[in-house]
Amino acid sequence: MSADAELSARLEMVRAVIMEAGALAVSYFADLHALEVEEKINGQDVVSVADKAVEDLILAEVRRRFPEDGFLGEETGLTEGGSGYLWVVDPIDGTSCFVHGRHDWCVSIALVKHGEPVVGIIFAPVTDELFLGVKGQGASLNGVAINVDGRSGLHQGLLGVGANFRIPKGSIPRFIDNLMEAGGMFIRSGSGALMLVEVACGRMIGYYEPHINAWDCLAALLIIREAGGWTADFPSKAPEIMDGAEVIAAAPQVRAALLEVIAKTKADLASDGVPPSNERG
Ligand code: LIP
Repeated sequence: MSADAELSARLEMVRAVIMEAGALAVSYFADLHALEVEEKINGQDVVSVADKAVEDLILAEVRRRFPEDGFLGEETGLTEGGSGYLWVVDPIDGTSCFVHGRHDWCVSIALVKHGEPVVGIIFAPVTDELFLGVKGQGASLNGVAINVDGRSGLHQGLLGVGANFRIPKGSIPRFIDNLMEAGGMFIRSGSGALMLVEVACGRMIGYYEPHINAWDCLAALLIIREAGGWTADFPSKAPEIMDGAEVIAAAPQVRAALLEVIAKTKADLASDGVPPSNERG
């Protein structure tokens, strides 16, 4: 089979399975009183039966159609394969939002080939938005081509900020102080993947989170690049893919100003004696 045919077969599969995954998640979302939820790190970092069921559905379809492919899921971990392809799946990104009935959550799937992301697909069932990026072929939202914001600077646009309990204490307040001092404004929803794709379609000018996992962001980062945005390198090969990393994305005209704010934040934290973030979680 040619490389193009291999990719088309996988694209066709993932476009169908992500819609099924979204519908399954919605069936749990419609009955949140009955949802079983467990704590991971603490009450702000949770997993529900819906996350597990949605990941199982995607995993079963990958196993059925492409049994040689590897799979990295937020809930099931890493199984390496022999085909060179790896699926990186967050069944529900924004789980805390989901369990509390908020609308900012999505299903996120990246396809990585020999360590390089080649497909990113994100489905937000509540708003019925399907974001897709294919390496070298551009990015779209519900089938219509999208581009990052080409005009707004740090002073005009909204910058997404993510946080979690793995990052050093004080890093987010420092970043927000420095951002606002530079004339910027932050915005935070509970789904890193969704905030990132909002950069891809021009609703936000960039995104920063001191540490995030690969399943939360690999799909969205490819979509941003395909929409003309800039993203900092992020590990996408095993074993480093398991470590996660800092995530930075920006519209091209915002990149330098954002990097300056991040550098100032790191210098401030270092002078306060705060260690840099690099934790698994
Ligand atoms: C979470 C993201 C959140 C991000 C956290 C975490 P989960 O993922 O949605 O926006 O800031 O780092 O990764 O646990 O909801 O899949």
